[in-house]
Amino acid sequence: MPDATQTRPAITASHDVVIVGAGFGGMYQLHRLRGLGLSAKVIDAASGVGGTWYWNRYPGARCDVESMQYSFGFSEEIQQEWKWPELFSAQPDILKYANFVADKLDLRRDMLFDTRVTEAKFDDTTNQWTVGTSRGDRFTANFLIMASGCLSSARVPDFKGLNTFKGKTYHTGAWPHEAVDFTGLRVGVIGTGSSAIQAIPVIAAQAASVTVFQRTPNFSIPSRNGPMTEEYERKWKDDYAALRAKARATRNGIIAYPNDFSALSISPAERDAIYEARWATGGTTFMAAFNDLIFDQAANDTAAEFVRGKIKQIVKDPATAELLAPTSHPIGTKRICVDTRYFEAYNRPNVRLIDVRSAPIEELTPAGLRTTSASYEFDAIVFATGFDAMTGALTGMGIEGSGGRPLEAEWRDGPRTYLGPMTADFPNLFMITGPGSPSVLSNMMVSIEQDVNWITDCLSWLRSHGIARMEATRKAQDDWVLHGIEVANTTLYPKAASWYMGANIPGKPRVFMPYIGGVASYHDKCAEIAANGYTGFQFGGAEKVAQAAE
Ligand code: FAD
Ligand code: N01
Repeated sequence: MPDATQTRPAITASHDVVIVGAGFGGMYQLHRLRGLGLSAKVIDAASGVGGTWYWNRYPGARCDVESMQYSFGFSEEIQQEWKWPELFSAQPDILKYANFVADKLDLRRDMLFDTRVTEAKFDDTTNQWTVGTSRGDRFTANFLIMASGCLSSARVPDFKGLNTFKGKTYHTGAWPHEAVDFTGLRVGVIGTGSSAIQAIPVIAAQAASVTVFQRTPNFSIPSRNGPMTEEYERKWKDDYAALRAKARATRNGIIAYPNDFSALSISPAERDAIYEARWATGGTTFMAAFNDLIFDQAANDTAAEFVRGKIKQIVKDPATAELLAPTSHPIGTKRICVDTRYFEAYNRPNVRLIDVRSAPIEELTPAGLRTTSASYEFDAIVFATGFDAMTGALTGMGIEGSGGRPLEAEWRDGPRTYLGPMTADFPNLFMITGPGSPSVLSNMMVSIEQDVNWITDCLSWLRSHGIARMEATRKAQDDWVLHGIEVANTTLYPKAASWYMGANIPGKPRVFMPYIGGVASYHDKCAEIAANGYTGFQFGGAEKVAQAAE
């Protein structure tokens, strides 16, 4: 396999479509475009397929949507043949799965790895995109599809003295390929999001000591992960098509067996019994215990209090337990975490928790780091500090639309799209799980399949109507953005300083980026727009424009 350190001649080529990203989105998109007979090239900075699962190799990395659901549903052959080893499979198995799908569909022959897209410019005269890469390649394409990921732009905070630290540093989202051995080492972990919560118990089992720097405690539910049983696998595989359809008909693309009544409609004892049962089952479906947990503060408080109580039961040191119990945001309004013995890790003698809300990290030093109140020494520091989510990969790619408009400038006040897949003045540019779509609020496999299917149908329609150029109208986009804000404001989500709101990046506009109206209603809306001749879009560049726009 080539790698970025090897030279190769620059490529100049023309395709119907260029796809950026060889994660699950780019893989499925390529497969669908081949079905239309279009020529497509997938470009990825990674050395192989898998996207998220190629990059996030940190100890403990695994999915938090059950593997039987967090997998492709478009191919009966693939879903029957593949066997998941665990209920929530680990990163190496998910990466194996991505490679299995790539083999099965013979995807790699149209993929270019170890190559970063560094610019993409739209030409208003030819209605084509020109894509430039880190290898000096130059591709032209009628359509450009971004499968560049919502959580692919790993971010290390701009700490003073960042490069002065003499030990090893790691980011969970760009983990080395070779095994990292923490045996006997003093390790600092910065962050307590999903990645840290998965990594800390595993690192703690190996390292001499683990010091966790927490700015905001998070709610986490035990996964109750375990080996996949023959019986459970059969239950899914015998009825896969119907179960996938059932997932698509839900709010989050996950079968969560929701209770359709309020947390406040029953007695405290009945409510706690339901929370206990959900806690015992484990996983994100905890939030489906009642139908108003994300809408009603008083209802949400009951769930939050229940989880805080659990944390205080598990963690033996009362001061540490207090620090770990989240109070700054309603439960579920930051991505709820799913763990394997995370809170239990704080009962180990080699794990300690430092609150960097009250005493922030000031700088990294040659020996470790310094907060406003103390200095710490480490052999290794793990940045579990997250991503420039949803927009980082897109705005960092040098995309210029109609009239040379930079996407970065257009989205300075926050991303604006019509439905998620398109943004005004960027013709023929599509985004899979783009801002303004359910994307990160859902089982991403469901949303990826939905978006790819919609984009593919759209390209097929454009071809059959002889249309060379399509873009969202400003009016439709403004209406959609407003609708997105209105729906978000019916929930508690905007109350949290989350990465959904861009709050983890200093200076990033605070806008709720995904669409919270739900996967099923979003699907219906997109289908209706397509069935009506793609209302809210405008077309150009071919004889049949007027006809299509009617
Ligand atoms: P990605 O997998 O992010 O792939 C994008 C690809 O684009 C990357 O390989 C990247 O290298 C490439 N790329 C980006 N910019 C460029 C560029 N300029 N040039 C070239 N290549 C570029 N979702 C769930 O629904 N359930 C889960 O359980 C779950 N677990 C997760 C666990 C972790 C640790 C993380 C980080 C995310 C998780 N997610 C989960 C979200 C996950 O990102 C999606 O489920 C899914 O894998 C995204 O697929 P994708 O193809 O859209 O993007
Ligand atoms: O990133 P995060 P992540 N000083 O942004 C802290 C998916 N995922 O990689 O909350 C000190 O959630 C930051 O603190 P605060 C999932 O969608 C899924 O963990 O901003 N601390 C926070 O604690 C998830 O939501 C799984 O105050 C700083 C942490 O770093 C998403 O990916 C597993 C800091 C970042 O948490 C991102 O998760 C992993 C600073 N300057 C990921 N800057 C599954 O389980 C940041 N932090 C499936």
